[in-house]
Amino acid sequence: MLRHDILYLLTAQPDEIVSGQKISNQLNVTRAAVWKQIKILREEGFDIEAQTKNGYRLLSTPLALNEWVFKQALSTQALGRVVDFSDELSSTNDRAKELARQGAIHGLTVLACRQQAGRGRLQRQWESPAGGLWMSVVLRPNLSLADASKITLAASVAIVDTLQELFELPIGIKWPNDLVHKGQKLAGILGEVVGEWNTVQTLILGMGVNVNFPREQLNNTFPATTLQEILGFDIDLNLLAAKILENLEKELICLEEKKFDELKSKWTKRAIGLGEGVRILRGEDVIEGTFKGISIDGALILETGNKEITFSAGEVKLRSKKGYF
Ligand code: BT5
Repeated sequence: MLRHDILYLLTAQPDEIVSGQKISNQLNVTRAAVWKQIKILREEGFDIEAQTKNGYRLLSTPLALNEWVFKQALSTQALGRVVDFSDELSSTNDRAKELARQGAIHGLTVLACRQQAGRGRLQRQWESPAGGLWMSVVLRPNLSLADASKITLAASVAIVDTLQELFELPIGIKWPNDLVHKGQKLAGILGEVVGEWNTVQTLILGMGVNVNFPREQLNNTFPATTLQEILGFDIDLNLLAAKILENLEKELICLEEKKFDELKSKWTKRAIGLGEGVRILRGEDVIEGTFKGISIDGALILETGNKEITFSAGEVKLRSKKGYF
């Protein structure tokens, strides 16, 4: 694409002015055609300085989702190598499912600026205004169905590691995979199996992170926060998405190599409420005990009296006895 070729020329000499003549010669198009593309790039959010006599200089790239910027930031083998970008979707998980059924390859990533009907677990609603990271990845890993829940744990760890690396931001994980900052939810994960796992082995991994929008844009009936709120500035969604995919790919490779202990210890280090008194809510039932850790398949281990009971993620909710989560 001509636009992208122009960007390559501008980034080949960062901070330097590249002459319009040079661009038109190298790409074999008129200077007017170059100018037309520069205007489109500016509309996409690229800050490009234009000096009539001298040429163009790229000052900054957009913070909003942009395929070119995303590709530049990406350093993975498989995840995100094929991307499906949309301005608006009902749900990136639904789109990814549809593409998986049509034969999408492992790692295909769906990204949308907004979701009209973002979903949480158990058909709960996930509010998804513009400025958030709403992303789903089609995974066809070399793992068994029993490992599917480990992939969602891996996604939690990947997001937590990314926020630590990029912003030195300590994020806690509330079992099974709510990402929380000071008691307020910043991100959530939704893993869904497509078709018969035994025959197709496809998982759609949906990740939602509240990023460049104020908390007020979300309903006030639940405790939530956004990166804009925490950091005080907007960040590059492309870089965030690319880094999460990079960390996720590392975790998936570890899982395929059967190194679950490493993932479990990373997850455990960030777990909120571990070793504390907790309540498990199962429908009307409340079971109290001590949160001991997670089992090999990601289930919560609760110690009550002198016995241990495990709970899998789909069926119960975890609450602190002290009331802080
Ligand atoms: C989750 O569900 O936390 C999983 C959320 C996954 C969202 C991603 S976005 C990309 C992909 N496409 C989708 O359609 N979904 C995935 P759960 O643990 O069930 O939490 C849902 C609950 O969180 C809701 O019932 C609200 O109380 C609360 N909530 C809704 N929107 C929120 C938001 N933006 N931030 C924080 N909390 C929210």
